Amino acid sequence: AFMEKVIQHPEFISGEAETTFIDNTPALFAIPRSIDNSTQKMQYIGDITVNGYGDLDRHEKKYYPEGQFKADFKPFPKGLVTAKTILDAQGADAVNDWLKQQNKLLLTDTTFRDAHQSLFATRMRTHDMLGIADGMQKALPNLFSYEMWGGATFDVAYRFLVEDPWERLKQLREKMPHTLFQMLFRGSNAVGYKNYPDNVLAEFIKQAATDGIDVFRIFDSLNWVPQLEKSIQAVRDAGKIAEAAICYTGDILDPTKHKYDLKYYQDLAKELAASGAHIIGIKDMAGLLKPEAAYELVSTLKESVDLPIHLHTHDTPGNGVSTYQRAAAAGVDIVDVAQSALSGTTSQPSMESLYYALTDNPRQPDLDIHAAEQLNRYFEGIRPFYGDFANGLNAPVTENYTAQMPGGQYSNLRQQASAVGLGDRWEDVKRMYATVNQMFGDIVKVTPSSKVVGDMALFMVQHKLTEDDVYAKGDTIDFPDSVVRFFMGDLGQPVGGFPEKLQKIILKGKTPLTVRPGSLAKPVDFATVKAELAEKIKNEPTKEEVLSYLMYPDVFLDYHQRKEIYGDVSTLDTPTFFQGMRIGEKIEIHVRPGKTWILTLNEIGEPDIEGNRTLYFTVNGQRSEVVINDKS
Ligand code: 3PY
Ligand code: ZN
Repeated sequence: AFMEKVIQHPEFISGEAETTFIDNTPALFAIPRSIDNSTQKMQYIGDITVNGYGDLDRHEKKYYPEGQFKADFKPFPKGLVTAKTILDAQGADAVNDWLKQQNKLLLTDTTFRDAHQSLFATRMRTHDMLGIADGMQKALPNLFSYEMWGGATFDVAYRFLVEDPWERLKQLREKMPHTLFQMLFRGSNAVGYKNYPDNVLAEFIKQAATDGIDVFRIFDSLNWVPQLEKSIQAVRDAGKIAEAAICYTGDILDPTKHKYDLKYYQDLAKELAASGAHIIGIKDMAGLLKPEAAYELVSTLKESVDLPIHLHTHDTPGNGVSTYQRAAAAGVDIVDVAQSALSGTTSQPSMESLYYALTDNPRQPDLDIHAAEQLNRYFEGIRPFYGDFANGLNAPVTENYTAQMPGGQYSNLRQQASAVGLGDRWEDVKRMYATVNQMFGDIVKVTPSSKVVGDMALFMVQHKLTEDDVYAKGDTIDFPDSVVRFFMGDLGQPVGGFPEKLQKIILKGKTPLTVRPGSLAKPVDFATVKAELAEKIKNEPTKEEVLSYLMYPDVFLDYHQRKEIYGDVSTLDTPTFFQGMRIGEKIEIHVRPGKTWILTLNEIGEPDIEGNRTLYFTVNGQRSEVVINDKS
């Protein structure tokens, strides 16, 4: 009855409900949570069917071949000692001792995080993860960890998938209790793009640890150690594993380049070890670490610090497996791989390829390759569902050794370029990206510093500006906000400092920060924020909701509003979620164990004078209809 009231409400019908409905009609929404009914689902499916998904052009739902996956894995070995059982029973230092005893190369599977972030704009839905979670753990019992949270997944879940990332974490944790869960944490930028106060970082880490994260890979987008220290400490305080990451940039094999040489990385690793890291991560976000460089770097770090080394690369230029092979020879402890169907190019190298590359090598990972190959079929089956978000890269790009663009940014920036009409100037944008990097003093480029370089490159190509133009008439140029903030020191201090001349031009007389921005930020008063949020959502928020609201106030409120309107859309299958339904199609929605709705879309009516169409469904045999405003 409640949804009847909502759906018949004039504002809802008019289609304005999407943005302003809840703000203007709060009383209607002061209701208990967990209302979920089939009308809400029809409303969502109807909207997608009529208007398409997000910015994508509306298209007829595609047909997908039947998947070739069969779930007949052996049960998880009883009593198997894993890094997870050790962490839970004995703590993080015991995991380090255990790591030191391992001779075989250990693996982190990134399929649920970086792989889809780098291949199809982070759109993998919890639905498709839960569909294989149990099988995945059975197929890969000896894995070190799953990277399945953090980076862009947090923001994208709310913004584009109408999903709660905390729920994803808790649900996967329940299905995968035996393996470490790992997240990517952007140091003082947490899972966002700006600096957050220290107490927000600490609280976020504490909650993530409570809900299931075991390993926190922490990095700073400028490799500025003062920005990592608070997070490392918070992870230690939570009893979890602090993996402090070095972001790899430049090329240690190039004798003409001195800024990021072997000594630079060696000193950085020592600093991170002294700051309390349990593991040293090498985060090669753009795939720049060539095989011999990997050998040299890992050998040097192994000699310099008494900590396990965990290597992360992207396969953008196509040499990822060779890089891991040489890193393995140098004694790297753990490497990041993805399931083959979601590997290669801007993603991680393939788990299965690496296994075969190490045949007859004493360090070949302990992997049931046939189980892994069978598991991979699941991902072959779901990848096509996300085709609309693919970055278009199907082959290695060796020019990335010059452009140095992170895997996760490649698809994003390309979309941004298309959005401002520069789709056919992609090669120019990439070249400009490299130029801007040099103008900025050759900086570490990873979220969010990579975004600053990308914004400036797009800006210059769009406005037909050369490097010389920027110096000659910079005082009349309105630079992108992110660029101004970068030169203000809002992201911290780059290696070797800012290029002074350009900094003066961009700041136009403003005085930049030279201290850690977090040291100036006032601590957040959680009780006040909680009260403010309670007022906005007309409900007592959870700790997780308060943290999400602090990270992304508008994104969170918008998510909350859509959740109230549509209920839990995570139960929809992925093609339906992104593409709606065909006329005559029948789908099943598994609402909860023992409860299924069978939904048929029978007919879509012609639009009335206001553009409203009636969609006629059958739900479990009963006729039902919803009205959708056609925005075309
Ligand atoms: C992120 O910060 O999301 C990254 O993946 C950086 O490489
Ligand atoms: Zn990455």
